[in-house]
Amino acid sequence: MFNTIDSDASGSISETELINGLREQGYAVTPSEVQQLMSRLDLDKDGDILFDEFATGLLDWKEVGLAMLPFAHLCDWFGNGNVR
Ligand SMILES: [Ca+2]
Ligand SMILES: [Ca+2]
Repeated sequence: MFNTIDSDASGSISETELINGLREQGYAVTPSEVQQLMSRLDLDKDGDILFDEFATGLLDWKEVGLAMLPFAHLCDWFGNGNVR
């Protein structure tokens, strides 16, 4: 999965690559959601996610995915113009 997201094979994942990678995985993420993910995965805050950082974050990946589900529903609701 790391190699899939690291589209330029630089050995690290930039914010842009993360956005594109998540969208290819079917996550309709907003920039602010990606920034939350970056801050969570980019442990040394240098703006790129190295493989070690990704592997560490991957342990929480399922939790992150579940945490993002409410955001997805909110986006759908607001997109439909329905506030529940
Ligand atoms: Ca890269
Ligand atoms: Ca980093």
